[in-house]
Amino acid sequence: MSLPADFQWGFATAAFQIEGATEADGRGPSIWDTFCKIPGKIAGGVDANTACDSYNRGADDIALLKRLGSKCYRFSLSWSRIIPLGGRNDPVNQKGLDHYIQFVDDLLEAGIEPFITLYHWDLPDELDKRYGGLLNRTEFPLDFENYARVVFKAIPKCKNWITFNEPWCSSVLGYNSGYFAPGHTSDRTKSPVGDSTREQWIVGHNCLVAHGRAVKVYRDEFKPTDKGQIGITLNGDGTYPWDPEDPADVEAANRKIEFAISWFADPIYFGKYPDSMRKQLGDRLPTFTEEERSLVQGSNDFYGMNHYTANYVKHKTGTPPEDDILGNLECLFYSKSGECIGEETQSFWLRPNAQAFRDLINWLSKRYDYPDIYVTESGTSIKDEDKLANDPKDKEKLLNDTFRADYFKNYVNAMAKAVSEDGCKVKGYMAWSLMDNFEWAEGYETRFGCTFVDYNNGQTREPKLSATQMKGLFDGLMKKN
Ligand code: PNW
Repeated sequence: MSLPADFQWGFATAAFQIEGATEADGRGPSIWDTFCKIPGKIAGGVDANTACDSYNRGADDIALLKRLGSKCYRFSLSWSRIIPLGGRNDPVNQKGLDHYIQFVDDLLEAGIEPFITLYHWDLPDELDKRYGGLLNRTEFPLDFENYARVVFKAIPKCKNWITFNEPWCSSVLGYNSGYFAPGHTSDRTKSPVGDSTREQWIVGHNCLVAHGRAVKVYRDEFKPTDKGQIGITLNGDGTYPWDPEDPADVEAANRKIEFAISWFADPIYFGKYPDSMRKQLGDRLPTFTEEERSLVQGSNDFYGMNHYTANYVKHKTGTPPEDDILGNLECLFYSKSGECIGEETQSFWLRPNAQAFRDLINWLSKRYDYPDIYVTESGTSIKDEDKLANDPKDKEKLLNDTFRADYFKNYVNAMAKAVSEDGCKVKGYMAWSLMDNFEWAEGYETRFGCTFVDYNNGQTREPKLSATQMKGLFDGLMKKN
Protein backbone atom coordinates (compact mmCIF):
# COMPACT_ATOMS: atom_id res chain seq x y z
CA MET A 1 0.00 0.00 0.00
CA SER A 2 1.55 3.29 -1.10
CA LEU A 3 0.99 6.66 -2.76
CA PRO A 4 3.04 8.25 -5.54
CA ALA A 5 5.83 10.66 -4.56
CA ASP A 6 4.06 13.65 -6.14
CA PHE A 7 0.82 13.04 -4.24
CA GLN A 8 -0.76 16.33 -3.09
CA TRP A 9 -2.03 16.37 0.46
CA GLY A 10 -3.22 19.21 2.60
CA PHE A 11 -6.21 20.88 4.17
CA ALA A 12 -9.33 22.67 2.93
CA THR A 13 -11.56 25.58 3.96
CA ALA A 14 -14.15 27.90 2.41
CA ALA A 15 -14.30 31.70 2.41
CA PHE A 16 -17.60 32.25 4.19
CA GLN A 17 -16.78 29.69 6.86
CA ILE A 18 -13.47 31.22 7.96
CA GLU A 19 -12.94 34.78 6.69
CA GLY A 20 -15.20 36.99 8.79
CA ALA A 21 -14.60 40.70 8.01
CA THR A 22 -17.84 40.65 6.04
CA GLU A 23 -17.84 44.40 5.55
CA ALA A 24 -14.12 45.01 5.08
CA ASP A 25 -12.59 46.64 2.00
CA GLY A 26 -15.85 47.00 0.09
CA ARG A 27 -17.16 43.41 0.27
CA GLY A 28 -20.84 43.12 -0.68
CA PRO A 29 -23.25 40.81 1.17
CA SER A 30 -23.76 37.21 0.05
CA ILE A 31 -26.90 35.11 0.33
CA TRP A 32 -25.43 33.55 3.47
CA ASP A 33 -25.08 36.94 5.21
CA THR A 34 -28.76 37.47 4.49
CA PHE A 35 -29.76 33.94 5.51
CA CYS A 36 -27.97 34.28 8.87
CA LYS A 37 -30.23 37.21 9.69
CA ILE A 38 -33.43 35.13 9.42
CA PRO A 39 -34.38 33.93 12.92
CA GLY A 40 -34.28 30.17 13.35
CA LYS A 41 -32.07 29.33 10.37
CA ILE A 42 -28.68 29.00 12.10
CA ALA A 43 -28.09 27.04 15.32
CA GLY A 44 -27.47 29.42 18.18
CA GLY A 45 -28.61 32.35 16.01
CA VAL A 46 -24.99 33.12 15.10
CA ASP A 47 -23.49 34.70 11.98
CA ALA A 48 -20.12 34.63 10.24
CA ASN A 49 -19.20 38.28 10.77
CA THR A 50 -16.02 37.24 12.57
CA ALA A 51 -15.83 33.45 12.11
CA CYS A 52 -12.10 32.53 12.26
CA ASP A 53 -11.08 36.06 11.24
CA SER A 54 -8.98 34.57 8.46
CA TYR A 55 -9.35 37.65 6.29
CA ASN A 56 -7.07 39.37 8.78
CA ARG A 57 -4.95 36.34 9.64
CA GLY A 58 -3.75 34.99 6.32
CA ALA A 59 -0.19 34.96 7.63
CA ASP A 60 -1.20 32.85 10.66
CA ASP A 61 -3.07 30.38 8.48
CA ILE A 62 -0.11 29.99 6.15
CA ALA A 63 2.27 29.56 9.09
CA LEU A 64 -0.05 26.87 10.43
CA LEU A 65 -0.15 25.04 7.09
CA LYS A 66 3.62 25.18 6.90
CA ARG A 67 4.03 23.88 10.42
CA LEU A 68 1.75 20.94 9.59
CA GLY A 69 3.77 20.13 6.46
CA SER A 70 0.79 20.68 4.14
CA LYS A 71 1.77 20.43 0.47
CA CYS A 72 -1.36 22.16 -0.78
CA TYR A 73 -4.23 24.28 0.49
CA ARG A 74 -7.76 24.39 -0.87
CA PHE A 75 -9.67 27.58 -0.12
CA SER A 76 -12.45 29.51 -1.82
CA LEU A 77 -12.88 33.09 -2.98
CA SER A 78 -15.69 35.33 -1.84
CA TRP A 79 -17.30 36.45 -5.11
CA SER A 80 -18.86 39.49 -3.40
CA ARG A 81 -15.43 40.70 -2.22
CA ILE A 82 -14.29 40.75 -5.83
CA ILE A 83 -17.48 41.94 -7.51
CA PRO A 84 -19.66 43.25 -4.65
CA LEU A 85 -22.85 43.27 -6.73
CA GLY A 86 -21.80 40.16 -8.64
CA GLY A 87 -22.83 40.93 -12.22
CA ARG A 88 -20.91 41.27 -15.47
CA ASN A 89 -21.74 44.98 -15.73
CA ASP A 90 -20.98 45.69 -12.09
CA PRO A 91 -17.68 47.17 -10.88
CA VAL A 92 -14.73 45.04 -9.77
CA ASN A 93 -13.47 45.77 -6.25
CA GLN A 94 -9.70 45.89 -6.67
CA LYS A 95 -9.07 45.71 -2.90
CA GLY A 96 -10.91 42.42 -2.66
CA LEU A 97 -9.04 41.01 -5.61
CA ASP A 98 -5.69 42.22 -4.28
CA HIS A 99 -6.31 40.37 -1.04
CA TYR A 100 -6.41 37.04 -2.86
CA ILE A 101 -3.53 37.88 -5.21
CA GLN A 102 -1.39 38.54 -2.15
CA PHE A 103 -2.61 35.42 -0.38
CA VAL A 104 -1.66 33.22 -3.34
CA ASP A 105 1.76 34.88 -3.56
CA ASP A 106 2.29 34.21 0.15
CA LEU A 107 1.21 30.57 -0.15
CA LEU A 108 3.58 29.96 -3.06
CA GLU A 109 6.35 31.71 -1.16
CA ALA A 110 5.76 29.19 1.66
CA GLY A 111 5.94 26.34 -0.84
CA ILE A 112 2.23 25.49 -0.64
CA GLU A 113 0.24 24.75 -3.81
CA PRO A 114 -3.07 26.65 -4.00
CA PHE A 115 -6.33 24.95 -5.03
CA ILE A 116 -8.93 27.67 -5.49
CA THR A 117 -12.69 27.09 -5.38
CA LEU A 118 -14.58 29.84 -7.21
CA TYR A 119 -17.98 29.13 -5.73
CA HIS A 120 -18.47 27.66 -2.27
CA TRP A 121 -22.12 28.72 -1.80
CA ASP A 122 -21.73 32.46 -1.08
CA LEU A 123 -23.54 34.01 -4.05
CA PRO A 124 -23.54 37.83 -4.11
CA ASP A 125 -26.91 38.66 -2.56
CA GLU A 126 -27.67 41.23 -5.23
CA LEU A 127 -27.83 38.51 -7.92
CA ASP A 128 -30.44 36.62 -5.92
CA LYS A 129 -32.50 39.79 -5.59
CA ARG A 130 -31.87 40.98 -9.16
CA TYR A 131 -32.88 37.89 -11.08
CA GLY A 132 -33.30 34.93 -8.77
CA GLY A 133 -29.61 33.99 -8.61
CA LEU A 134 -28.95 30.34 -9.37
CA LEU A 135 -32.49 29.89 -10.70
CA ASN A 136 -31.81 32.10 -13.71
CA ARG A 137 -30.78 29.99 -16.70
CA THR A 138 -29.37 32.80 -18.86
CA GLU A 139 -28.06 35.47 -16.47
CA PHE A 140 -26.41 33.32 -13.82
CA PRO A 141 -24.04 31.35 -16.10
CA LEU A 142 -22.97 34.57 -17.85
CA ASP A 143 -22.27 36.37 -14.58
CA PHE A 144 -20.35 33.37 -13.27
CA GLU A 145 -18.33 33.26 -16.49
CA ASN A 146 -17.44 36.93 -16.07
CA TYR A 147 -16.43 36.45 -12.42
CA ALA A 148 -14.29 33.47 -13.36
CA ARG A 149 -12.52 35.45 -16.09
CA VAL A 150 -11.75 38.33 -13.71
CA VAL A 151 -10.17 35.88 -11.29
CA PHE A 152 -8.26 33.76 -13.84
CA LYS A 153 -6.76 36.94 -15.24
CA ALA A 154 -5.74 38.27 -11.83
CA ILE A 155 -4.28 35.05 -10.42
CA PRO A 156 -2.34 33.26 -13.18
CA LYS A 157 -0.05 31.72 -10.56
CA CYS A 158 -2.80 29.42 -9.33
CA LYS A 159 -2.70 26.19 -11.34
CA ASN A 160 -5.63 24.32 -9.79
CA TRP A 161 -9.17 25.59 -10.15
CA ILE A 162 -12.47 24.24 -8.86
CA THR A 163 -15.55 25.90 -10.33
CA PHE A 164 -18.32 24.77 -7.96
CA ASN A 165 -18.24 23.13 -4.57
CA GLU A 166 -21.00 20.53 -4.18
CA PRO A 167 -23.74 21.82 -6.48
CA TRP A 168 -25.90 19.07 -4.91
CA CYS A 169 -25.93 21.08 -1.67
CA SER A 170 -26.65 24.39 -3.41
CA SER A 171 -29.55 22.74 -5.25
CA VAL A 172 -31.12 20.40 -2.71
CA LEU A 173 -30.34 22.14 0.57
CA GLY A 174 -30.83 25.61 -0.94
CA TYR A 175 -33.97 24.95 -3.01
CA ASN A 176 -35.64 21.72 -1.86
CA SER A 177 -35.31 21.38 1.92
CA GLY A 178 -34.47 25.05 2.46
CA TYR A 179 -31.89 24.07 5.06
CA PHE A 180 -29.25 26.26 3.38
CA ALA A 181 -29.34 29.75 1.81
CA PRO A 182 -31.38 31.05 0.13
CA GLY A 183 -33.78 28.73 1.96
CA HIS A 184 -36.35 28.00 -0.75
CA THR A 185 -38.77 25.13 -0.11
CA SER A 186 -42.41 24.24 -0.70
CA ASP A 187 -42.87 24.04 3.06
CA ARG A 188 -44.63 27.36 3.72
CA THR A 189 -43.89 27.15 7.44
CA LYS A 190 -40.23 27.54 6.50
CA SER A 191 -40.26 29.82 3.48
CA PRO A 192 -42.66 32.11 1.62
CA VAL A 193 -41.09 31.02 -1.70
CA GLY A 194 -39.96 27.82 -3.33
CA ASP A 195 -41.10 24.80 -5.31
CA SER A 196 -39.44 21.65 -4.03
CA THR A 197 -40.71 19.64 -7.00
CA ARG A 198 -38.69 21.63 -9.55
CA GLU A 199 -36.30 24.31 -8.36
CA GLN A 200 -33.43 22.00 -7.32
CA TRP A 201 -33.31 20.46 -10.80
CA ILE A 202 -33.22 23.90 -12.43
CA VAL A 203 -30.49 25.14 -10.10
CA GLY A 204 -28.39 22.02 -10.67
CA HIS A 205 -28.71 22.48 -14.42
CA ASN A 206 -27.69 26.13 -14.24
CA CYS A 207 -24.65 25.30 -12.09
CA LEU A 208 -23.55 22.77 -14.71
CA VAL A 209 -23.87 25.30 -17.52
CA ALA A 210 -22.09 27.99 -15.48
CA HIS A 211 -19.31 25.48 -14.75
CA GLY A 212 -19.07 24.68 -18.47
CA ARG A 213 -18.81 28.37 -19.34
CA ALA A 214 -16.01 28.99 -16.83
CA VAL A 215 -14.09 25.95 -18.06
CA LYS A 216 -14.36 27.12 -21.67
CA VAL A 217 -13.01 30.54 -20.69
CA TYR A 218 -10.12 28.94 -18.84
CA ARG A 219 -9.25 26.58 -21.67
CA ASP A 220 -9.62 29.17 -24.44
CA GLU A 221 -8.05 32.20 -22.79
CA PHE A 222 -5.77 31.09 -19.94
CA LYS A 223 -4.81 27.44 -19.96
CA PRO A 224 -2.53 27.66 -23.01
CA THR A 225 -0.25 30.09 -21.17
CA ASP A 226 -0.96 29.35 -17.49
CA LYS A 227 -0.92 25.55 -17.91
CA GLY A 228 -3.29 24.85 -15.02
CA GLN A 229 -6.16 22.43 -14.56
CA ILE A 230 -9.84 22.93 -13.80
CA GLY A 231 -12.69 20.75 -12.57
CA ILE A 232 -15.80 20.61 -10.42
CA THR A 233 -16.16 19.21 -6.89
CA LEU A 234 -19.08 16.86 -6.25
CA ASN A 235 -20.20 15.39 -2.95
CA GLY A 236 -21.53 11.88 -2.60
CA ASP A 237 -21.87 9.20 0.03
CA GLY A 238 -21.05 5.53 -0.21
CA THR A 239 -23.96 3.10 -0.40
CA TYR A 240 -24.64 -0.53 0.44
CA PRO A 241 -27.92 -2.36 -0.13
CA TRP A 242 -29.99 -2.71 3.06
CA ASP A 243 -30.68 -6.30 1.99
CA PRO A 244 -27.92 -7.53 -0.32
CA GLU A 245 -30.16 -10.48 -1.31
CA ASP A 246 -32.85 -8.16 -2.67
CA PRO A 247 -32.11 -7.04 -6.25
CA ALA A 248 -34.35 -3.99 -5.73
CA ASP A 249 -32.12 -2.82 -2.86
CA VAL A 250 -28.97 -3.50 -4.89
CA GLU A 251 -30.41 -1.39 -7.67
CA ALA A 252 -31.53 1.34 -5.25
CA ALA A 253 -28.02 1.54 -3.74
CA ASN A 254 -26.69 2.25 -7.22
CA ARG A 255 -29.51 4.66 -8.04
CA LYS A 256 -28.77 6.65 -4.87
CA ILE A 257 -25.29 7.44 -6.22
CA GLU A 258 -26.75 8.33 -9.62
CA PHE A 259 -29.17 10.82 -8.04
CA ALA A 260 -26.42 12.38 -5.90
CA ILE A 261 -23.34 12.27 -8.11
CA SER A 262 -24.18 11.22 -11.67
CA TRP A 263 -26.80 13.99 -11.73
CA PHE A 264 -23.76 16.23 -12.32
CA ALA A 265 -21.03 13.84 -13.40
CA ASP A 266 -22.97 12.12 -16.22
CA PRO A 267 -23.60 15.41 -18.08
CA ILE A 268 -19.93 16.29 -17.62
CA TYR A 269 -18.55 12.94 -18.79
CA PHE A 270 -21.38 11.70 -21.07
CA GLY A 271 -23.39 14.82 -22.04
CA LYS A 272 -26.70 13.63 -20.53
CA TYR A 273 -28.56 13.05 -17.26
CA PRO A 274 -28.79 9.47 -15.94
CA ASP A 275 -31.71 7.41 -17.30
CA SER A 276 -32.85 6.66 -13.73
CA MET A 277 -33.37 10.37 -13.11
CA ARG A 278 -35.10 11.07 -16.40
CA LYS A 279 -37.41 8.12 -15.74
CA GLN A 280 -38.50 9.37 -12.32
CA LEU A 281 -38.49 13.12 -12.98
CA GLY A 282 -39.66 13.40 -16.59
CA ASP A 283 -39.68 16.96 -17.82
CA ARG A 284 -39.19 18.40 -14.34
CA LEU A 285 -35.53 17.68 -15.06
CA PRO A 286 -34.35 20.25 -17.65
CA THR A 287 -33.05 19.14 -21.04
CA PHE A 288 -29.71 20.39 -22.34
CA THR A 289 -29.87 22.57 -25.42
CA GLU A 290 -27.19 21.65 -27.94
CA GLU A 291 -25.15 24.69 -26.90
CA GLU A 292 -25.41 23.81 -23.22
CA ARG A 293 -24.46 20.20 -23.84
CA SER A 294 -21.36 21.16 -25.75
CA LEU A 295 -20.31 23.47 -22.91
CA VAL A 296 -20.80 20.80 -20.27
CA GLN A 297 -19.66 17.55 -21.88
CA GLY A 298 -15.93 16.99 -21.46
CA SER A 299 -15.52 19.91 -19.10
CA ASN A 300 -13.47 18.25 -16.34
CA ASP A 301 -9.67 18.13 -16.29
CA PHE A 302 -10.03 16.26 -12.99
CA TYR A 303 -12.80 15.02 -10.73
CA GLY A 304 -13.04 16.79 -7.35
CA MET A 305 -14.41 14.37 -4.78
CA ASN A 306 -15.88 15.43 -1.44
CA HIS A 307 -16.60 12.44 0.70
CA TYR A 308 -17.59 11.87 4.32
CA THR A 309 -19.96 8.97 4.94
CA ALA A 310 -22.10 6.03 3.80
CA ASN A 311 -25.61 4.58 4.14
CA TYR A 312 -27.57 1.39 3.76
CA VAL A 313 -30.15 1.89 1.04
CA LYS A 314 -33.60 0.37 1.00
CA HIS A 315 -35.79 0.68 -2.08
CA LYS A 316 -39.29 2.10 -1.84
CA THR A 317 -42.28 0.90 -3.79
CA GLY A 318 -45.01 2.97 -5.41
CA THR A 319 -44.81 6.37 -7.00
CA PRO A 320 -42.39 8.70 -5.21
CA PRO A 321 -43.67 12.14 -4.15
CA GLU A 322 -42.80 14.90 -6.60
CA ASP A 323 -40.38 16.54 -4.17
CA ASP A 324 -38.31 13.33 -3.77
CA ILE A 325 -34.63 13.93 -4.45
CA LEU A 326 -33.15 10.59 -3.38
CA GLY A 327 -34.53 8.30 -6.10
CA ASN A 328 -37.45 6.54 -4.40
CA LEU A 329 -35.46 4.97 -1.59
CA GLU A 330 -34.53 5.47 2.03
CA CYS A 331 -31.13 5.78 3.66
CA LEU A 332 -30.47 3.90 6.88
CA PHE A 333 -27.67 3.47 9.38
CA TYR A 334 -28.43 -0.21 9.97
CA SER A 335 -28.65 -3.06 7.47
CA LYS A 336 -31.31 -5.76 7.44
CA SER A 337 -29.00 -8.08 9.37
CA GLY A 338 -28.38 -5.38 11.98
CA GLU A 339 -24.92 -4.20 10.96
CA CYS A 340 -24.23 -0.55 11.75
CA ILE A 341 -22.67 1.65 9.05
CA GLY A 342 -20.49 3.55 11.52
CA GLU A 343 -20.27 5.41 14.78
CA GLU A 344 -22.31 8.48 15.57
CA THR A 345 -20.73 11.92 15.16
CA GLN A 346 -21.99 15.43 15.86
CA SER A 347 -23.43 15.63 12.32
CA PHE A 348 -26.75 13.80 11.92
CA TRP A 349 -25.76 12.74 8.39
CA LEU A 350 -22.24 11.55 9.06
CA ARG A 351 -21.00 8.13 10.21
CA PRO A 352 -17.48 7.06 9.25
CA ASN A 353 -16.99 3.99 7.06
CA ALA A 354 -13.61 3.94 5.32
CA GLN A 355 -14.30 0.84 3.20
CA ALA A 356 -17.18 2.72 1.59
CA PHE A 357 -14.71 5.45 0.58
CA ARG A 358 -12.53 2.91 -1.22
CA ASP A 359 -15.60 1.38 -2.84
CA LEU A 360 -16.91 4.75 -4.03
CA ILE A 361 -13.52 5.72 -5.50
CA ASN A 362 -13.74 2.48 -7.47
CA TRP A 363 -17.36 3.11 -8.49
CA LEU A 364 -16.45 6.57 -9.85
CA SER A 365 -13.31 5.32 -11.54
CA LYS A 366 -15.17 2.57 -13.37
CA ARG A 367 -18.11 4.71 -14.43
CA TYR A 368 -16.03 7.67 -15.64
CA ASP A 369 -13.10 5.73 -17.07
CA TYR A 370 -10.47 6.35 -14.43
CA PRO A 371 -10.28 10.15 -14.30
CA ASP A 372 -7.68 11.91 -12.17
CA ILE A 373 -9.38 12.36 -8.80
CA TYR A 374 -8.57 14.93 -6.15
CA VAL A 375 -10.27 14.30 -2.84
CA THR A 376 -11.06 17.94 -2.14
CA GLU A 377 -12.76 17.25 1.21
CA SER A 378 -12.98 14.42 3.70
CA GLY A 379 -13.27 14.59 7.46
CA THR A 380 -15.52 14.27 10.46
CA SER A 381 -17.13 16.05 13.36
CA ILE A 382 -17.04 14.45 16.82
CA LYS A 383 -20.02 13.97 19.08
CA ASP A 384 -20.04 16.62 21.83
CA GLU A 385 -16.67 18.08 20.86
CA ASP A 386 -18.04 21.58 21.30
CA LYS A 387 -18.78 20.82 24.97
CA LEU A 388 -15.09 20.06 25.51
CA ALA A 389 -14.19 23.18 23.58
CA ASN A 390 -16.13 25.38 25.96
CA ASP A 391 -14.64 23.91 29.11
CA PRO A 392 -11.01 24.95 29.68
CA LYS A 393 -10.28 21.94 31.92
CA ASP A 394 -11.02 19.56 29.05
CA LYS A 395 -8.37 21.15 26.83
CA GLU A 396 -6.10 18.14 26.70
CA LYS A 397 -8.92 15.82 25.74
CA LEU A 398 -10.07 18.30 23.13
CA LEU A 399 -6.67 18.52 21.45
CA ASN A 400 -6.25 14.75 21.61
CA ASP A 401 -8.98 14.14 18.98
CA THR A 402 -8.31 10.43 18.51
CA PHE A 403 -11.72 9.82 16.86
CA ARG A 404 -10.87 12.27 14.05
CA ALA A 405 -7.24 11.11 13.89
CA ASP A 406 -8.47 7.52 13.41
CA TYR A 407 -10.92 8.67 10.76
CA PHE A 408 -8.06 10.13 8.73
CA LYS A 409 -5.84 7.09 9.25
CA ASN A 410 -8.57 4.75 8.06
CA TYR A 411 -9.75 6.91 5.17
CA VAL A 412 -6.27 7.70 3.88
CA ASN A 413 -5.27 4.04 4.05
CA ALA A 414 -8.47 3.01 2.24
CA MET A 415 -7.67 5.58 -0.47
CA ALA A 416 -4.07 4.36 -0.74
CA LYS A 417 -5.44 0.84 -1.38
CA ALA A 418 -7.74 2.20 -4.08
CA VAL A 419 -4.65 3.70 -5.71
CA SER A 420 -2.04 0.98 -5.29
CA GLU A 421 -4.24 -2.13 -5.36
CA ASP A 422 -7.24 -1.10 -7.49
CA GLY A 423 -5.52 1.20 -10.01
CA CYS A 424 -7.60 4.31 -9.27
CA LYS A 425 -5.93 7.61 -10.09
CA VAL A 426 -6.29 9.63 -6.91
CA LYS A 427 -3.81 12.51 -7.05
CA GLY A 428 -4.56 14.45 -3.89
CA TYR A 429 -6.31 14.47 -0.52
CA MET A 430 -7.43 17.58 1.34
CA ALA A 431 -8.70 17.16 4.87
CA TRP A 432 -11.81 19.05 5.92
CA SER A 433 -11.01 21.20 7.64
CA LEU A 434 -7.82 23.08 8.41
CA MET A 435 -9.62 24.54 11.41
CA ASP A 436 -12.95 24.69 13.23
CA ASN A 437 -15.21 27.11 11.42
CA PHE A 438 -18.73 28.30 10.68
CA GLU A 439 -20.52 25.03 9.91
CA TRP A 440 -23.41 26.59 7.94
CA ALA A 441 -26.84 25.92 9.48
CA GLU A 442 -25.14 24.21 12.42
CA GLY A 443 -23.32 27.41 13.33
CA TYR A 444 -20.26 26.90 15.52
CA GLU A 445 -21.71 23.97 17.48
CA THR A 446 -20.38 21.39 15.05
CA ARG A 447 -16.62 21.39 14.65
CA PHE A 448 -14.76 19.82 11.74
CA GLY A 449 -11.36 21.34 12.45
CA CYS A 450 -8.03 19.56 12.65
CA THR A 451 -7.10 22.76 14.46
CA PHE A 452 -9.04 24.06 17.45
CA VAL A 453 -10.26 27.63 17.11
CA ASP A 454 -11.04 29.30 20.44
CA TYR A 455 -13.96 31.60 19.71
CA ASN A 456 -13.98 32.73 23.35
CA ASN A 457 -10.36 33.80 23.20
CA GLY A 458 -9.74 35.90 20.12
CA GLN A 459 -9.96 33.06 17.56
CA THR A 460 -6.61 31.61 18.62
CA ARG A 461 -5.62 28.41 16.80
CA GLU A 462 -4.14 25.23 18.26
CA PRO A 463 -3.56 22.13 16.14
CA LYS A 464 -5.22 18.94 17.36
CA LEU A 465 -3.68 15.47 17.07
CA SER A 466 -5.50 14.90 13.75
CA ALA A 467 -3.57 17.85 12.28
CA THR A 468 -0.15 16.98 13.58
CA GLN A 469 -0.36 13.28 12.66
CA MET A 470 -1.09 14.04 9.01
CA LYS A 471 2.46 14.53 7.82
CA GLY A 472 3.65 11.25 9.31
CA LEU A 473 0.67 9.46 7.82
CA PHE A 474 1.43 10.65 4.30
CA ASP A 475 5.22 10.42 4.61
CA GLY A 476 4.77 6.77 5.54
CA LEU A 477 2.68 6.04 2.47
CA MET A 478 4.67 8.14 0.02
CA LYS A 479 8.15 6.86 0.76
CA LYS A 480 7.26 3.20 0.31
CA ASN A 481 7.67 3.42 -3.47
C1 PNW B 1 -19.55 19.98 3.00
N1 PNW B 1 -25.27 16.96 4.19
O1 PNW B 1 -20.92 20.17 3.14
C2 PNW B 1 -19.05 21.37 2.61
O2 PNW B 1 -18.39 21.45 1.39
C3 PNW B 1 -18.33 22.09 3.70
O3 PNW B 1 -18.40 23.47 3.49
C4 PNW B 1 -18.86 21.64 5.04
O4 PNW B 1 -18.35 22.40 6.10
C5 PNW B 1 -18.50 20.17 5.18
O5 PNW B 1 -19.03 19.40 4.13
C6 PNW B 1 -18.94 19.56 6.49
O6 PNW B 1 -20.33 19.59 6.61
C7 PNW B 1 -21.92 19.29 3.42
O7 PNW B 1 -26.18 17.42 4.94
C8 PNW B 1 -22.92 19.74 4.26
O8 PNW B 1 -25.37 15.79 3.66
C9 PNW B 1 -24.03 18.97 4.51
C10 PNW B 1 -24.14 17.73 3.90
C11 PNW B 1 -23.13 17.27 3.04
C12 PNW B 1 -22.04 18.05 2.80
